[in-house]
Amino acid sequence: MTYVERVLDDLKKRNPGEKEFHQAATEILLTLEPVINAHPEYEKSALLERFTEPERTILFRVPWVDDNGNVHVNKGYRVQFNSAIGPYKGGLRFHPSVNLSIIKFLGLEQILKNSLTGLPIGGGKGGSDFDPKGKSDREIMAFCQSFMTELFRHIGADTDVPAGDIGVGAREVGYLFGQYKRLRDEHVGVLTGRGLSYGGSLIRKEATGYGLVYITAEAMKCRGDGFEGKTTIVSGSGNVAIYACEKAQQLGAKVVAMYDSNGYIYDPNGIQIEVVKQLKEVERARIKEYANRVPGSTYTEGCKGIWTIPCDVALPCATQNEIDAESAAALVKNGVKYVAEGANMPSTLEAIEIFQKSGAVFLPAKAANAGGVATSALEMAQSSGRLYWSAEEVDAKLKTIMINIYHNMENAAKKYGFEGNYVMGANIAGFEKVAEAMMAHGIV
Ligand code: NDP
Ligand code: 2IT
Repeated sequence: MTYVERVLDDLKKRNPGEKEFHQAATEILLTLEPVINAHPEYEKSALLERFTEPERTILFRVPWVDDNGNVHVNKGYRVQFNSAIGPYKGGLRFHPSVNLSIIKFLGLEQILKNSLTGLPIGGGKGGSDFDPKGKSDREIMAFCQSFMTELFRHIGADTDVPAGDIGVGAREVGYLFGQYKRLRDEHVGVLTGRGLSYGGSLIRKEATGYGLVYITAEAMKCRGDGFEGKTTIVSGSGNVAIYACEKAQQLGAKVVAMYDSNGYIYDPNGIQIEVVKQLKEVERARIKEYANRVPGSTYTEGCKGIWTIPCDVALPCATQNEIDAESAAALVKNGVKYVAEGANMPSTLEAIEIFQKSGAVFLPAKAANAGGVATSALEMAQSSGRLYWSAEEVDAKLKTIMINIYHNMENAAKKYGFEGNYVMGANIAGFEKVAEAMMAHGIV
């Protein structure tokens, strides 16, 4: 057994049942073999054992009262995974499926993603099994205030800076920030994705989706290709999906389908993104309603069918494991040329293998969706400097960061003889910097 295989084996035994964490660790560790072989000192200092064990795991109770006076108790999580290159940084997810395995897979991914941005941010992730769907604004506020009443003692602008993820957007960040400020009496950049009136950054809302399209456009450009005229599928209809769709359309793509967790819409004339924004950002309605408002579009119950629609470009932007082997095979059969992951770990290990064997360009999440956290780091820089950059400035920096990520992962894959394998390239490029910092810090 190699060192990498032994660490992976131990990780599975010592973290039983954490299937998403096992999946992310498998994908990452197996690709690091060439780097580990080149650095025997890593094994001596148990670098991988330390890299895969969170520095700190915080679990807490979140009690709150609904509009009818009933008391509810949810689980709260913050996994402070790795602070070698900067303060812990990563989103909070509010979704009924949240458990420790999911938060740990997200946290592990986040370490390498944040490293890839080239900015000084470590990796963390948190959240709750709270379900925001159907809750009133007052119930959301009550939950956020209770969540922060425990979390505030563990975070700080130079310690750990949370942000949004599934189920956590501008509204939730506002309530969380308000409670932090009240408890600490400090107006500091302790959360990113803040509103523009209280320290947020222009373009942060758009950043993950725009960044996804910028890096995909760079991959296309390097092949003498572009988005113009490309039939594109964007799954999800949340923050990442909406702005991926918007930017892809600005570059000339024809986005024909999107979904939420109930079903998908197909619009052969091209999705009208303003209608989706109205439904999702303003009304908090279901995507089904799109078909009632836009003639010529259709709604189909269930999500999986979206991947059987022929497309040139697939941008999965909803959640983990939304593309399994069967869906990947359908996409490949229909001639998909580019798959870029906006969501975290949207493709199963089997799906990734199918994409890579097909010859399609596959851009893995930790590179492709890094624009969100990169712009969060730009928000942190603006907060520290007590200044604001224009939308044009932030957007230009975001674009440069995404182009750099593309070439860094391309070069890392090449350096070890795996040209075009961006899973290896992203993992290796992200890991090298973190490993160097961890080695410099000694056994901590
Ligand atoms: P949102 O909550 O804004 O949107 C999530 C979207 O995905 C919704 O349309 C939701 O549908 C759908 N979805 C969630 N769970 C499922 C499911 N089990 N099956 C089908 N559809 C589902 O979240 P974001 O857009 O912020 O996040 C989307 C993905 O992008 C996540 O994987 C997140 O980790 C990742 N990401 C987010 C970043 C950010 O800056 N926000 C940065 C980098 C990555 P419904 O409303 O019906 O639940
Ligand atoms: O998965 C992610 O990178 C995010 N949800 C964004 C994290 C952040 O701190 O902006």
